[in-house]
Amino acid sequence: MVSRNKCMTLLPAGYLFPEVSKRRRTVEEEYPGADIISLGIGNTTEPLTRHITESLTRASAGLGTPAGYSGYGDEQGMSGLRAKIADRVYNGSVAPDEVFVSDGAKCDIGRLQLMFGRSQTIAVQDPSYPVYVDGSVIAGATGTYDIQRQQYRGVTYLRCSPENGFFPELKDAEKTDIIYFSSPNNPTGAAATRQELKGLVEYAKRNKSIIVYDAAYSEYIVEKGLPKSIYEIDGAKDVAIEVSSFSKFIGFTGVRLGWTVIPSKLKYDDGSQVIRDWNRVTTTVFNGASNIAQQGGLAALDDEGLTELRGTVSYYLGNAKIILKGLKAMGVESYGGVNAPYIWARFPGRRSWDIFDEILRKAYVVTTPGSGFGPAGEGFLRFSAFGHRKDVEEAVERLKKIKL
Ligand code: PL4
Repeated sequence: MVSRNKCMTLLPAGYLFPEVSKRRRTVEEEYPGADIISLGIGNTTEPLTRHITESLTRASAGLGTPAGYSGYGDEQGMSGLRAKIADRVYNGSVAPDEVFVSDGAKCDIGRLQLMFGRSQTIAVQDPSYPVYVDGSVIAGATGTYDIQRQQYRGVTYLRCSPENGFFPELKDAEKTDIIYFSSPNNPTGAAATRQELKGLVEYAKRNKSIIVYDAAYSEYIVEKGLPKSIYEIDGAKDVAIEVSSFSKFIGFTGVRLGWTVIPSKLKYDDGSQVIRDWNRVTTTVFNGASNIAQQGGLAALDDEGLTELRGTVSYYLGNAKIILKGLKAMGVESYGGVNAPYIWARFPGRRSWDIFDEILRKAYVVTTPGSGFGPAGEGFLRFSAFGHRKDVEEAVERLKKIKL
């Protein structure tokens, strides 16, 4: 018999989002025909735009011709797409060969955790996207789970709450090797200021840490002066990796396309380059993103594609505005939703899963319980702005009726 990987036994029974879906299915079974609206999982709903769809169609038809067929490509991605990301997303501030195209940000986070291995200590914003902690648990980089405190003993949780403006107190934080940080943050919707990111970079430099900066929602940052990339901060290339994605930019959640930037200046303590190891990991356990998807990515970064994608982002931000306004009108203390597709709502004295169940059962609206994003999320719910406008409006009307 094969013995089970001990790390797997440290994980909670189920991953957050399948548990949300399971509870939704239970209500569907109990109340057949119930018209359930999801403001839960951050899954895009609007059709791909014309320019991007045309490029995907062309690429797919081309594969059926001798001239247009291609098999395996470079694991790092098409050189044209790497160059275009470097140029159009980073204004040439990173080099094309520092960009690695992937099948999505989540997948790259998992591969980064494989690369860093089990000996690294980690810190996360609390709350944050569960993959940072759960993936690190699988990689063996955390201690055991403390049920009382709802946290892993080997993880440093950097508390982000309304009280500290959703930016952690770094002065007294424990030194760790890896710091996961996302801006705008999922789930709080808070976008860090330039000054805050400057503090984060300085902190990482002082502690010789590496920041894994998740910019999956950076296109949702609309307020002037807020940085969209960690590389807008001086010195960040010495300490930061940036992971990003086409999922929420252009609705490629199902198509699958993302990228990771590893600056060549980023080094380990023995002086070796992180990018060399990343290249080794990528070429060993990844066979490249879909050639069709990469053509879609190229189109998305054309002038036309960029205009279209801004339209889609602004549609979801319009939904966010409706949810935020509705919750505030109900007297619910709510945050985010301005530079992010998520609204973070506080329910004092309530447990997240209880309020989640109540809303699901009384209003047939799915949300995501804040406690699933970390101990500081207890008592909060996350509302996702990904949905059709009419569903979002209907969901808000239903919430008003149940008096939150
Ligand atoms: C549900 C901060 C959503 N099954 O699509 P990817 O892999 O390029 O990006 C995933 C991702 C990366 N970084 C952040 C994210 O929030 C996400 C997607 N998060 C959510 O509702 O929180 C989708 C979740 C999916 C999952 O587990 O990722």
